[in-house]
Amino acid sequence: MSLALYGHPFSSYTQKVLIALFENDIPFEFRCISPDYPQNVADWLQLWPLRRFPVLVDGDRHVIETSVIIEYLQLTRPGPVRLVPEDPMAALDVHFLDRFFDLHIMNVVQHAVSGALTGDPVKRADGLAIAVEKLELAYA
Ligand SMILES: N[C@@H](CCC(=O)N[C@@H](CS)C(=O)NCC(=O)O)C(=O)O
Repeated sequence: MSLALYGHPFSSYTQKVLIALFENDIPFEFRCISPDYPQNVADWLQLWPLRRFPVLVDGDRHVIETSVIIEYLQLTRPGPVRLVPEDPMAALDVHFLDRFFDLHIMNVVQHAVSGALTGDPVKRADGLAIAVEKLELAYA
């Protein structure tokens, strides 16, 4: 069954899944979520009304949440590059890094991005300030 990935090239969560796909040369069709592709947007909203991307579609099945998508690719499309270590203790370290970067880096960056997307200079500055404070703590 062929895979389709709904996402956006500037989205860090989309890039997280693209890395997994590219690492093992897994064929897929990229369906860009943008006003230029209204059908993709409509399909994506049908698949996941919580309006988060990416979403992976594999035939009748759709897979949501990037960490789950990566586990799904490991199970259904294993390749030369193992995405999560087989050893459960080593896998814990990978899961920790996955959670750290999602919760404390990627989600935090969204404050700045969301503020900027409003077009409101006050919201932009507020979003940036929140992101800077949290990112400095995380990187330290
Ligand atoms: N926990 C989700 C996060 C996905 C996420 O937040 N994606 C962003 C794009 S990078 C998004 O959908 N933003 C749209 C919005 O916040 O409305 C995952 O790992 O898939």
